[in-house]
Amino acid sequence: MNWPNPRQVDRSPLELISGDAFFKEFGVQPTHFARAPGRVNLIGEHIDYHDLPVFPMAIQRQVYLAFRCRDDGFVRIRSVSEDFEEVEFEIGREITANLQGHWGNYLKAPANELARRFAVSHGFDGVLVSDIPIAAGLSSSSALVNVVGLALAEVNGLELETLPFADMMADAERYTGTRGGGMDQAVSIGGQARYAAQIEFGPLKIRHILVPEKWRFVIANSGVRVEKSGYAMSAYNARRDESEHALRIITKTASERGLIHSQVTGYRDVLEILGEDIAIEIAEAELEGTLLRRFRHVVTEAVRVGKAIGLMVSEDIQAFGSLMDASHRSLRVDYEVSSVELDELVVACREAGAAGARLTGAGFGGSVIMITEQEKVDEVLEGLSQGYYGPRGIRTDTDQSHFVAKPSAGASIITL
Ligand code: NG1
Repeated sequence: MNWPNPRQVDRSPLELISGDAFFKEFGVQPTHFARAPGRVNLIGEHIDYHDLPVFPMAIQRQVYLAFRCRDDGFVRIRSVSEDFEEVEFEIGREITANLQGHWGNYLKAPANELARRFAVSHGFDGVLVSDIPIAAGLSSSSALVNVVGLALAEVNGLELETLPFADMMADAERYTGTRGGGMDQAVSIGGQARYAAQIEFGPLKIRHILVPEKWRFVIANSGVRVEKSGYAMSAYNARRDESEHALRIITKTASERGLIHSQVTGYRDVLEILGEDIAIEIAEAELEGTLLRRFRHVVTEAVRVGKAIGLMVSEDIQAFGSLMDASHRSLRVDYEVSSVELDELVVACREAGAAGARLTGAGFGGSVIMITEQEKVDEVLEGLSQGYYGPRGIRTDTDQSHFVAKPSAGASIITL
């Protein structure tokens, strides 16, 4: 596989923990280690599933997997954390899912997908450890999917390039019930240290944009978990349905008016042909209420992504921060995926001195991302402790509340 040279990737103490736990569990040494990072989305929320470009980066928090090939087709995985029960299943074309929201589904998802596409006859024994805050909008789920997919590809000798593999893992994760886009899997696979990733879809492409040396992105967890089952999952899928519905109405109207060809179906083409202003003008005339708001968010957010990339290149932190603020407003008012806590946290970020802040990931809880200059980081972190965590009695002495996100390398695998 065309993976980055893992020797250049920092080795983590957590990797050693997974190796030791593997030996304790299985009585032999693992033969491989795989790792996949979580991600934080800087801007471009809820538009990847419309094949519009997004701008995330892989972070230093990772899932690590120590594993060893098995002769049969079983996968047996333990987590170092006591919170997750052991999962064992046999690889096949139709792997029976656990109940919605069960962590085992993220392990079965890549097995199910790879078995549909390739001859997958070997499973593996594995032990996992992760330091990505869970259910916090930082894609611990996609990191899990990627790391298991990587291990299965390795033990079955599948020769897969990084981007097609990321596409497969995006398809794979839909097994869990969310009709997601491909951002998380792509950046967790294709991220690069010190760079953010401009991701385009259909076909998948990544352009790496250097994060200015003095910029710092801080992640702050609201403390409200986004469980990928129940409300968050159905609300996510509903947003997708609504914005697709709005698009169908606009493309029909625009083609009746002779503004676009009747075969144009995607937001990307509509934006390219009509431009933001005309697209919104038509929407304001043809749509109302929820559908108008959903359409407006998708269109304006796509435009913000393009501007934000330019502003990172020209190192204009204030203007970049203002776009993050505008993105949050749009997610709150038009896409309605924010929450009381996320809104309060965004306000606390600005009061603590950040140049801009917004919810990151799907929303409905989870985390906020903010931007600040390097020399203000301590002040911002302290301000959040005082302004948000303290009054709510949320502990800040763990690694789960707020931390500086380091633009990090994508997944890798090593053979021992
Ligand atoms: P998170 O925050 O990891 O649930 C989800 C989707 C992304 C994207 C964002 C919103 C999955 C695996 N991830 O991310 O594709 O649509 O929401 O921008 O479904």
